This record gives sequence, structure tokens and C-alpha cells, in this order.
Amino acid sequence: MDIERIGNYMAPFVFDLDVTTGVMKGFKNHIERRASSMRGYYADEAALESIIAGGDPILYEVFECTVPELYGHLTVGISKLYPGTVGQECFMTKGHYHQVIETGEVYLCLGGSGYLLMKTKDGDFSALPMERGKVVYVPPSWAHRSVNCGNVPLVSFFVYNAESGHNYGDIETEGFIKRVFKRDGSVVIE
Ligand code: S6P
Ligand code: ZN
Repeated sequence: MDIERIGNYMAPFVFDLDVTTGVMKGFKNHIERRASSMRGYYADEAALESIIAGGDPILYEVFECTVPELYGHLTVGISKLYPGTVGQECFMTKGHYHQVIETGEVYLCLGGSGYLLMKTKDGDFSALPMERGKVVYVPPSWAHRSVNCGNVPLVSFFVYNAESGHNYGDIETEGFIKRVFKRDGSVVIE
């Protein structure tokens, strides 16, 4: 990672973000999640396999400005979750607790529509709406997963502690309490 310095300190930096499209310039880290990386996450495994066999499309992407993964720094970026369903289940991110579980996160939705699902180790659950202009505060200890219920990409800007890390393993074993489906055109959380 190229960190510019001024004197003894990391230099401030600026980057451009098109808040209408979510296109972010100057990202250093780009993650693509294809259907094949989502095995075990969706209820309808056969439907996922047929999507993989049909070309293994990218279901979501993350663009981040990387900074030192140290206490005090903040990681910012864009999450872009494409529309679609696996069977009737809406496309979603894997979801994770932060490895440093006492770190929170802020999501600002720039476009699209869906939910941010959240859960705790005690089994508490929350689903808050995501649409342009919604800011969701994810307190420490809450795992979080985006779900796209619309017909266009769900685009969010996020900020979290750079030292947070990601704990995916616990969600892989615990699941997320509730799933979001589109049934006969209606969105249901069950
Ligand atoms: C990171 C933040 C987002 C997610 C992104 C993809 O703490 O919450 O950048 O990484 O929305 O989700 P996931 O669960 O695959 O990392
Ligand atoms: Zn997070």
C-alpha cells in the first residue's frame, strides 16, 4: 500500500465519488463475489448451482480505499449488490461480524432498495430499510448483511474502523435468523 506522508504523519487524501451512480475513483481494493463464492448461503442450493452453471456471474462488488489496518484509521468504500434472486431469495452479501466485535459501521445508501439485516450473538434481529438517503448505523456487536429487493443495483457508501477485520465463519455456521424472499412480486422477510 502506498501511503503518502507529510512530515511525521499520513497525508490527508481526497477522491471522487459519483453519488448518483456510486462510481468511486481511486479505490485500491476491489472484491468481486461470484455466485460460486456463495455456496452454503442461499436456501435453494439447486437454484444457486444452476446460476453457477449458467456463467457464474458476479453478484456483488466492493471498492475500498485502503488505509493502515490500525486503531484510529477508517476504511471507506462502496458496496454494489446486483439485483436478482436465487430461487425466490433476494441477492445478498455474505454478511459478517467484525473480527474486532466492538467496532461499528455506517452505511449510506446511494441507490436501489433493500434491507440491511443485522443480528447479534444473543439472537437479536433487526432489518432496516435501505434506499437512497438512508443512513444505517450498525452498532458494535451486530453482524450485518445487505439484501437487494429491487430491480437495480443496491449501492451503499460505508465507513468502518480499519482494524475491524471480518468474521465470516460464524455467519456460515449460525445463518442470519431470517431470509428475504420475493414471492408473487411481494418482498417477505421470514
Ligand atoms: C465491511 C462492510 C462492507 C461489506 C460489503 C460486502 O465491513 O460491511 O464493505 O464488506 O458490503 O459484504 P460481505 O459481508 O461480503 O463482506
Ligand atoms: Zn462490516
